[in-house]
Amino acid sequence: MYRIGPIGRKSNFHSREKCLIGLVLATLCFLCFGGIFLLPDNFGSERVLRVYKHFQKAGPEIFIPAPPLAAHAPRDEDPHFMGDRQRLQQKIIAELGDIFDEPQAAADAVGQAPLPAAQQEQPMEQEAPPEMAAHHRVSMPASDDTTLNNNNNHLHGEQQLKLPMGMGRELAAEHADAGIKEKRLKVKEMMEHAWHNYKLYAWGKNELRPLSQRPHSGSIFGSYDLGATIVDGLDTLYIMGLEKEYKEGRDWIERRFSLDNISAELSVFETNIRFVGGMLTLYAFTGDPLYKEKAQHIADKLLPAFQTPTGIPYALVNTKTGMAKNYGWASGGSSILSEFGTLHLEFAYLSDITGNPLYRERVQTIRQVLKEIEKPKGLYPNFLNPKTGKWGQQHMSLGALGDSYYEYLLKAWLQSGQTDEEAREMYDEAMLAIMDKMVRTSPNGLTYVSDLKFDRLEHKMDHLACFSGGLFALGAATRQNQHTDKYMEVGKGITNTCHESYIRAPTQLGPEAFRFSDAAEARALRSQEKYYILRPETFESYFVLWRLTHDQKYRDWGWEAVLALEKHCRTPHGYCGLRNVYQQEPQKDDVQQSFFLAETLKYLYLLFSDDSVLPLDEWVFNTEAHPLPIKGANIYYRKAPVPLPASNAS
Ligand code: DMJ
Repeated sequence: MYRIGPIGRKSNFHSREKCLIGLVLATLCFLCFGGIFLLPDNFGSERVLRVYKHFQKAGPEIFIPAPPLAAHAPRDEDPHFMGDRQRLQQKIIAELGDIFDEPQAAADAVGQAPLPAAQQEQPMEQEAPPEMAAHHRVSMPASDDTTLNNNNNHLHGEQQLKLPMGMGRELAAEHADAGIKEKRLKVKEMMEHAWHNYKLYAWGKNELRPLSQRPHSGSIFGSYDLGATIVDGLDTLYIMGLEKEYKEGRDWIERRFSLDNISAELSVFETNIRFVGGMLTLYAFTGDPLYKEKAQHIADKLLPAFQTPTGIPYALVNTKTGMAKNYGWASGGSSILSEFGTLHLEFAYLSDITGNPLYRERVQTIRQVLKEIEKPKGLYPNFLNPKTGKWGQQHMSLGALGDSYYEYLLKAWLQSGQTDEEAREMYDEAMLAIMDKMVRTSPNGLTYVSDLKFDRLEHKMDHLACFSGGLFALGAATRQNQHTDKYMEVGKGITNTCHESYIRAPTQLGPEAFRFSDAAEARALRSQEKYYILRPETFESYFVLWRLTHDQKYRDWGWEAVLALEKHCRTPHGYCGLRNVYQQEPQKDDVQQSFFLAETLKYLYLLFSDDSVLPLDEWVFNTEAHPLPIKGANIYYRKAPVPLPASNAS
């Protein structure tokens, strides 16, 4: 009998012969490939990760390309059976879970659907207390571009379009700039790249080293793994509508973030602006009480630092013992102006949402000391001794050691709904003195704000001081008086100078500090000031100036920066700073700073967003770019209800 064989020829074999040939072939196959099935089960996490990376590189199709299973295949008995796609995926997830500490994060890393409820520790929906459930829907700030958020990865904003500060040209500007959406989405993609690599290589640690693909932690985090990038970057994910990533971060905070039972020596300032500030913003956005509790928990750990004769806090505090101290290098045991002067927004808001006046009292005490103390020529030196209440060295700066104190004066007034007049007065007095004594114009017309040391201008400006372009402009836009025009002129001038410091470098990224002399303008001259560590201040000013003026150049400058960051700072595994911005091919520094996610990418994203996204008359940004609501102007202020007097409560 003849049958049609597989290639259409007539076959001359009888069935007994066919069986024999089949048996011989099967034996040969087993001898050749059987070893694969005998490999040890326990590959080890690193190996699994390598396999996963290989799959990831090759694309989703190559991930376990199993043929359909025969009905009789021994699926449940043979753990090495390569056709069992689900089983192998679960195995990889389990091993990745060791790396991520999170089964769901591991599942997401291999692109798998959410784990069955039984495998999740506590699904967010179930554990969310009613307060969150009630607010979660209404609290999303304007979200982004649902069209491009294709895998269910978007949030639905319900915020009404509201034009800020009487400016009504945004929509026209949006139409005029056809590419604006692509630019915004590019920044969003940068955020995804930064976050996913942090998640892959440093999840739960403070920061990522993109070159060596391992975690990094600076001393400001007290040598403990506090998930700084998660807490700092989470509100940016939220604003960008990256819901899946946001939920992973929220879940980690709920399950892992605690300062209890650790003995970390934390920077009061850094912990406040990044961790307390980050939690407060998330609370404002979502109403999720988790964030309020965490913010209070962190702030409580900082409180022992305020136990000084003057109430001016120390710089460092131990989370276990409460022992606090100052840096040895800071002018004879002094506290630092930019540190103890940058607590007001967070502590005042914390009092309002918890109903506990203690936090506000602490920062009011600092305010009173600074208000009453005599200021040399109206200026604030960078150092103050917390025991004696006397100034240390006479160094003044709108950059390192001084910067955000001035920022918080204006912003405390804004945050209060412009009722904290004391803060606005102190801001105006300080900025007028600075304009008089420290702001200068170079021979070629560049406006800069110089450091002042013992009455001598250094003609040097820190990158950190580049935020002040936006600060001067915001001061001008929020109060009309005899100084308004000057403030705005200086704000624009400083922003322009910071842009010059960028475009005078071959990388188009600005140095850590730059000088003005006969030899050069807006250029770093010393090797130790030529680096760029992904700082945000220049982009912060572009953003504020854009919102206030709608001058297209600020968006153009922001886009130049995006291209430069992509060209020089992006690596396959995240973003790095540069060691020397004046080299054509600069060396990278192998640190993805948490403020890159918190600030740099947020400001760039907002620069290319509509004004109705976090309007400046409803939100005020803390110095780490965590937006806080403005009292009386923003429904998300979420002030704690005032308890009824005992007699009325029944
Ligand atoms: C941030 O942590 C904050 O902006 C702070 O005020 C000073 N600088 C860094 C980023 O450069």
